[in-house]
Amino acid sequence: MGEDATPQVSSRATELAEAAMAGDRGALARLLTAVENRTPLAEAALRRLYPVAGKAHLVGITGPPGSGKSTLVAALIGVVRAAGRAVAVVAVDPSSPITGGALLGDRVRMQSYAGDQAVFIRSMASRGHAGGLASTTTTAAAVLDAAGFDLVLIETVGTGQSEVEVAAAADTTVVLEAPEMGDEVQAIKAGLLEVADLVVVNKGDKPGALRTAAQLRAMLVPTVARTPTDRPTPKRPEVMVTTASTGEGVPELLAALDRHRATGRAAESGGARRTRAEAQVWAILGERLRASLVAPERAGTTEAVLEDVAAHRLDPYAAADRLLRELTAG
Ligand SMILES: Nc1nc2c(ncn2[C@@H]2O[C@H](COP(=O)(O)OP(=O)(O)O)[C@@H](O)[C@H]2O)c(=O)[nH]1
Ligand SMILES: [Mg+2]
Repeated sequence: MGEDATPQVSSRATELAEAAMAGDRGALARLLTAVENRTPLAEAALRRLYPVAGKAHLVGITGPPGSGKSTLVAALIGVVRAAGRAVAVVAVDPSSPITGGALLGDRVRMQSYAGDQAVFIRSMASRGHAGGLASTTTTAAAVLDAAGFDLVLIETVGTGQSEVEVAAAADTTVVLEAPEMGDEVQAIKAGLLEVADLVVVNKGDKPGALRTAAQLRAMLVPTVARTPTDRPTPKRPEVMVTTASTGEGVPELLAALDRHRATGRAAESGGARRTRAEAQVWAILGERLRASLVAPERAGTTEAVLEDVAAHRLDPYAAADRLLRELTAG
């Protein structure tokens, strides 16, 4: 890890990066594995790829398990391909990986993309500490972006904090809901709606879909930005209804994504990109600091400081200061 990739790793990384950018799917897959495993190869490759990335539209698709995210992604792939456009998918839903879950249920349709150079689907294991998922996903998206995919869909299961993190990695965030069984739209976490650029009520073929959409529209009064740098304009996400299993409403969803991309580019994209850059760099910096402090030459000191905090001999702030001094002294 770090800047000290060996010359062999660097040249292998450059080779793979060049190959991926030239359309070599094997090279792209190997790079994404390296990204997932956070190897020096991935970092070295990113040095070549990152300057080329930044053009793609990154779309996060999140929502509760079973709301139809994978099915909707499959339907979107169909509409995007029908328009002659390329699309890559990163699925970070561990409970139903896109390669083994619902998309395989859509076997016939997916098989037709097996030899299609303009479709690339990848599932990512969700592992590691807070922030790890987001940085891995963001890096994977940058690799796909550099490889020439103009649209990158990121499917994340909406069960906790991770989807909010991943949403921060996207240009456009779609929050999916299925029609409610009960009377209220209570299942949607406030945090999720806050990150939504578009809200989609899927399973439009089920009773209550239109009512759920109407309730959501009533709920979604414009939110005001919390800080001047954070989302500069108040937004009122559009609420749409889709039936992913039949494809109904999916072309309209793609059109809405394209609209959001176009207006986002003009209005808030600069701020969102800056926010994303900050989140990434701070997360990586935190990981690097931590890695340095648990490296063999410092592990003893670090362990002793942590013990002192656990025993209340040292407060956590003083501990952090002491560890920072260790780093700057070494
Ligand atoms: N009736 C109906 N079922 C759907 C629709 N979209 C998805 N499903 C079904 O809902 C279940 C969960 O879908 P899946 O895409 O795996 O949801 P995910 O967990 O959010 O990725 C599957 O059985 C799908 O076939 C829809 O529009 N209508
Ligand atoms: Mg899924």
